[in-house]
Amino acid sequence: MARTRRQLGQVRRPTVGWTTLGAVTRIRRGDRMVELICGAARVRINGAGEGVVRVRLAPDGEFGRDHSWAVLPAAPTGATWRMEDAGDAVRLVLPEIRVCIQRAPCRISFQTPDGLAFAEDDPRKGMAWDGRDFRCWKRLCLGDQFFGFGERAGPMNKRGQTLVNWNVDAADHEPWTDPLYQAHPFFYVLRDGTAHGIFLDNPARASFDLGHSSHAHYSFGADAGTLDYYVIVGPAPRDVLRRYARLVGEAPLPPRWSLGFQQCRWSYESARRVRRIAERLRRHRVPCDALYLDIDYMEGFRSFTWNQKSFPDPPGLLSYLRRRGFRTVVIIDPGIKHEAKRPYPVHDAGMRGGHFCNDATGRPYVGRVWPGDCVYPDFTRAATRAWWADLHAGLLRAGVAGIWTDMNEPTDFSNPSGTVPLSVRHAGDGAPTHHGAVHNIYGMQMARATFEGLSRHRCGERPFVLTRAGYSGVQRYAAVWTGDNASSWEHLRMSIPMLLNMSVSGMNFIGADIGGFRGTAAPELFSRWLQLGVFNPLFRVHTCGTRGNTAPEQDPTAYGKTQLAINRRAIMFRYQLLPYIYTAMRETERTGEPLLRPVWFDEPSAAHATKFEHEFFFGRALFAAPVIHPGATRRDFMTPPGRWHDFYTGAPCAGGARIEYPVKPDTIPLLARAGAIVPMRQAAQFTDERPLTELILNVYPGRGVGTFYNDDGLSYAYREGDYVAEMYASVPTSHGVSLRIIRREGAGAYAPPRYLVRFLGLPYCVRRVTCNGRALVKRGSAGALSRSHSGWRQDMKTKTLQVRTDGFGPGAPIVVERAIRASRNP
Ligand code: MIG
Repeated sequence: MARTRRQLGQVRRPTVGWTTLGAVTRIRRGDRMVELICGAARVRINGAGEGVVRVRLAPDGEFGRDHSWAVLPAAPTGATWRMEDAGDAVRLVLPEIRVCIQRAPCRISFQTPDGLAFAEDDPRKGMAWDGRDFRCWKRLCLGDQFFGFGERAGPMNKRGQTLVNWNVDAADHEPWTDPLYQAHPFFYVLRDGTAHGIFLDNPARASFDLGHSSHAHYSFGADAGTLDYYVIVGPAPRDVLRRYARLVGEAPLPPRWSLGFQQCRWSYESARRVRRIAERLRRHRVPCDALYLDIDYMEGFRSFTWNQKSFPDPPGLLSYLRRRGFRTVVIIDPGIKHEAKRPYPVHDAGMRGGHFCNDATGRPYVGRVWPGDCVYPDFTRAATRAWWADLHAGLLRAGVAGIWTDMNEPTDFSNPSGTVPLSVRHAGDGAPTHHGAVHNIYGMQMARATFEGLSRHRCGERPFVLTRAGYSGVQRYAAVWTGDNASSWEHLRMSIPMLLNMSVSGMNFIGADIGGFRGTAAPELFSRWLQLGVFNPLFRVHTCGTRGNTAPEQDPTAYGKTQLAINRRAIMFRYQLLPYIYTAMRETERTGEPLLRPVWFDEPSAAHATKFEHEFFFGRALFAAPVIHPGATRRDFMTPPGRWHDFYTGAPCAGGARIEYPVKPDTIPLLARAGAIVPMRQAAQFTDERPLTELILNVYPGRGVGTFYNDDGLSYAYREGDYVAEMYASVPTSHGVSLRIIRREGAGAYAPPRYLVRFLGLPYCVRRVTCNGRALVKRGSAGALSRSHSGWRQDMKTKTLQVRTDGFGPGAPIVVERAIRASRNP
């Protein structure tokens, strides 16, 4: 694995030869667009949806084709505005944002409706070009902080750093490595608790200097293509993300099984070994929904083939696994073995169809990946994407449930840069170009073709695709994992800010290799990482078997009995939380708001908001502070603003306070927001083992609301109304507390037949519980309650009240009456 690699993380410094935009000589006003003519150069400005303005620069006045790989064709374009001309400056006024144009020299800045300036061009530099590169310099304020930028190692706030966008196979990455596998030229600037976003839509090598070379300005630019950027107004970070997601697309609701636990290794290299891990997990009652086949299932690393010897009967194996509740995901690499001697249908058909990228001389470019000499499909060509999509039909027929796309930066071992030469040709969907100009979308377009293949050949099912490389908008097609990390506490910790920045960059379905990829995990590290993984939207263990695949097993059963119980417990907890997680994923599809949320994202003006690097909100209701150090007996952390309760006991804890949370080896420190209503269910061995018979609602003290969303978990029928969504409200009164369903949407088929409501942290004794006005039976013991379909019981030690009923529904509330009326409100 250890390959030396040329330092890719260089920002090209502004050199001689930069031409800075001069004075506006004329303003051409279109209906929804304004063009600034500055000598030979032109700048186009238009609204691009609510609160979004697009700016484009054409140094020579020619804008060329207007095409984006990220921005959705259906994204809102244009908006009418009022233009205010004040002589030396012009203002374009839109409802949510204003554009201020200084005429001489041409400098652009933005304002909120109440006059707060942001994204101001640096007065000296502004926009500039040097024939190939271009850059835009913006003013930097003392307190400005930077977040987003997709997948990044290192601290969450990128102030003071330089970052590069260039997808690389970052096999040996460490906390200081930049760039990594993904390139998302989208970021937030947080200034005095107010956020705005910038999206530089350019898939060539881009770079960002975030106050590294100056305290007065920051800059962004790329070395090919055009300066084409969007400014997105806040004021809240979530406004920025919602608006950005409307441009480039929200992550769709994945199939429910893909939110279960997933077990992977490079490699379970034979059918025998795959069966062994499947049996081991089931024997030890470890819930699991997916097993992965890494490159060794193929014949000589040829994509879309099976090794006849080690996998003699793929449909047999896959149906065996499916009967035991496992879906199978297989890896596919883009590099196609280039061989003359032996027929290989994918290669031969690809050659005939002109599907591979040519070199500068017009012959297919031959690089090197696992199979040896390889040619590379041109995913920037619609016909090639369609061809690639169809190649998946055979795998799906064999019973494959999902596709894992790897090495799609793309990796090329034959080239010192690690990827194909910049001169390699691409069709560019109608605008032929060189690799350097489209490098960062190669992986995303492979994921797109894969997604389309699964859509087409697994009719009506939501595809599951997992990709390593990507660009803005990749979330439309695939989940993303963070590549080859290492089995160390440092890498465990590093994954948190990394995933948080990915999450606010629009990628919602994300995860790190749990346990670490390189090296071997000690039992404690593995278990703690699994506990952190409960909060990785993609919950997948993966490891590198090293040479000969001889490294020890890395799975929940591999570390002895004590550890097994701890690991099983963590995974079961994930399954208990699945209704909450699934509901949040549906929410992301509708709004763009993610499951993993840094504290600054929801509380941008709170003190220390940006200091939470290893604690985060998990959905709106929960706050997680995973254990990140070995030998921990407590987890010290700061609580976020607001009122909070311990998730498990309901004990109150103040917001904005330091707390020491005692931990045992199986403790997962977790808080719930006051008033939170968290939908849960009993754990199962896999997500569709049993239909939902009882929904558990954890209700925390205080007034609040919660939602539960449910559907068939697999198809798109929910888009035609085949789903249920319930909204709950809990209202504490001086008499007790009431819980109601304030809205139910959709068909009843997915509504819970019964509810188990757990009122945690009630500060009083309960006298009576009614549902729909009728008193429920008080049960004498936990056992008695669990055996009956209705009734209630309060645990006097924890004061937790459990209410079980099938009568709860819209207009049929649960009312809890307290025994003694206290003089003070609860
Ligand atoms: O060059 O397929 O990141 O998850 O197990 C290594 C083998 C190729 C890199 C991926 C890793 C995968 C491995 N791949």
